[in-house]
Formats: sequence, C-alpha cells, structure tokens
Amino acid sequence: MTKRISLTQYLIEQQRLHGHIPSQLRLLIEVVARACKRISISVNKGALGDVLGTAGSENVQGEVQKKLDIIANEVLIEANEWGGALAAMASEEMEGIYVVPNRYPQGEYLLLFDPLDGSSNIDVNVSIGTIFSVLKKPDGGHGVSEGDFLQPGDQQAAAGYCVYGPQTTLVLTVGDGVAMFTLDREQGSWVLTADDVQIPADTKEFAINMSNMRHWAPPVKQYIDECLAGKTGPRGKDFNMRWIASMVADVHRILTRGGVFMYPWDQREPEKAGKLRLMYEANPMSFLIEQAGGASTNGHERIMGLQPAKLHERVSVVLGSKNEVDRVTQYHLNAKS
Ligand code: AHM
Ligand code: MG
Repeated sequence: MTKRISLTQYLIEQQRLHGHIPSQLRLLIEVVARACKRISISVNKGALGDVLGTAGSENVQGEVQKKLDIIANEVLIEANEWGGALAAMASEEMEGIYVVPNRYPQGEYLLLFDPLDGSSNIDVNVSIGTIFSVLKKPDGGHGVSEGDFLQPGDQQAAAGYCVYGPQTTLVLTVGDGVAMFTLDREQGSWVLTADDVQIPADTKEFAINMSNMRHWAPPVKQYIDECLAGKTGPRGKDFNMRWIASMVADVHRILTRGGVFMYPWDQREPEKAGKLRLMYEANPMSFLIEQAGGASTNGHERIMGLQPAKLHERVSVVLGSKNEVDRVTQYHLNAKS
C-alpha cells in the first residue's frame, strides 16, 4: 500500500527539510485547514442544512450575501481567533479588520480570506471554495491596524484555497512549490495527493466571461479573437473555453492541466480596476500560480508586485500558463506604446 502523507506530516517534513515554516505558521495553516473541513460539511449538507439562499444582507462591496458566505466567514473567525498565531484577520465579507480579542494571545501573523468564493454557484451545486492568504505583521508599533495588511503579494508567507467540488481539495504554498491535499472524509484527514505541481507553459484553453466581450479593452479582445480564430488564425491552433464562474475552480483546473484565466478591467465601470479583489483573491492565487511555474499580471505588471492602497482593492487579473500570460501582457504593453 502506498504511504499516505497527512497535511500535518507534510508541514513537519517541510519544516525539517527547509526550516522555513515557523511553528506559529504551521499551526495557523492547520487551523485554516480544519475550518475548511467544517465549511465543507455545511456546503455538502446543502438544502438539508438550511444553508442555501441569501442572508438578506449586503457586504461592504454592495454584494448580496449568501447564507454560506456568512457561515464560512464565522467558521474561519471562530477557528482562528484563539490559537495564538494571529494578530488580526480581514475578510471579503467584513468592512474592517477583525483584531484578535484581548482575551486571547496575539500572534505575529495576519490572515486574509474570501470565505466562500463563487457565491453565485452555491445554490446551483457547482464547485465553490475558500481562498486564504497569510502575511506577517510588520515589526514595531503597538497593536494592529488596517495599514499593516497593505503589503504587496510578494510578502505572503503562505497562501492557498480549498475547493468544495466532487472532491474537497486543499491547495497550499508556503513559498516552496505547490502541494494538493484531498479530504478523506472517513478518516477526517487531509492526504497529500499531488506535490510540486507544475503548470505547462503553453495551453490551448482559456477562461473568461465571454458575455462581457463588448466591454473589454482592445488587447483582451485581440487575444480572445485570435484564440477563437483557431487553426486558420494567427495562433495556428484551435482553443477550448471553460468558465466555471468560481475562481477557485477555474484556478484549480489551470493548476491541474494548464490554461489561462482572465477577469480583466472593462468599460462598464472604468474607475474600477477589475472585479476581483487583490488581497483576498488575486494575491493568494498569484502566489500559487507563480510557485507552480505560471505567471500572473494585471495586464501590465506582476500582481504580486502591486502595493495595495486599501483592503478591498480590486484588480484586473490575467493568470495561468506562462507563455499565454506573457502574450496577453505584451498586447497590453503594445497598446500603451
Ligand atoms: P465572489 O467572491 O463574490 O464569489 O465573486 C468572485 C467570483 C469569482 O470566483 C469568479 O471568477 C467571478 O466572480 C465570476 O464572475 P461572473 O459572475 O461575472 O462570471
Ligand atoms: Mg471571491
């Protein structure tokens, strides 16, 4: 029988081999993974657990909250606030930061999350997920403030997501490659099922919401037009399209078999940089993608190099197979010059 490696064992071995996972960080990752297990139980209950439908409230971005958005947010906060590894948390579903209450020890890390990504897919039983990012609280200064969170993605100590699909899979990076763990429901444990994940540099598959085509900027339109032209077009090959409308599921496909994912800026709200959130979605996914040999830009620059100006900042996203991301980025640069 092949030896099964649990998440705990993987993290301890990484710590021994490379010495770069401090024990607070290891503890924190394990707690997030445990919270994802709990969220997955709620997701799986669906209508039987009265978790479907809207909650009758809106989040800070003016989006209608689903019951599961709120449940997942609460599970993550409850699980993480008492462990001693964190100073504060920030979530796509909360306006301000959540400082760890005084009754618990304060740790040196900051946790950011999109508790339930792909909310529009909850009620239709399509894959959804949780995305998380870990930063270190900057040295010095008493207490913790929103400004402490405003660090470029390059500073992330760890990032990952959990996809609640036909299988429940946790995907993680601590800056030394990407590993995938599948939830064994009978044992209640995360089992390592893929290590050192690599994204092929070339692809014939793109993911974009095509219904927005008329609003895109010319470089995005050019790229997609060329893909659609297929074998007889400038690319000389046929492309396939996928759009799950859950970033976690689309990114998971790309980490598994390559592809390019885009949620670009468009003309509907020109002052808005994009739809997706830099700190809760784009940065953690960019960290995973780069660690797997892919690339991630906002069309112009590396996403992980961007200095955030605010917690709920939005960004244009192009990520996945390196050669395709480079091509889209080059089209943007050409349009500028
Ligand atoms: P959410 O965090 O409110 O779920 O929104 C983010 C989601 C992404 O997962 C996905 O890529 C995108 O929104 C889908 O957008 P659209 O409905 O425009 O296709
Ligand atoms: Mg989201």
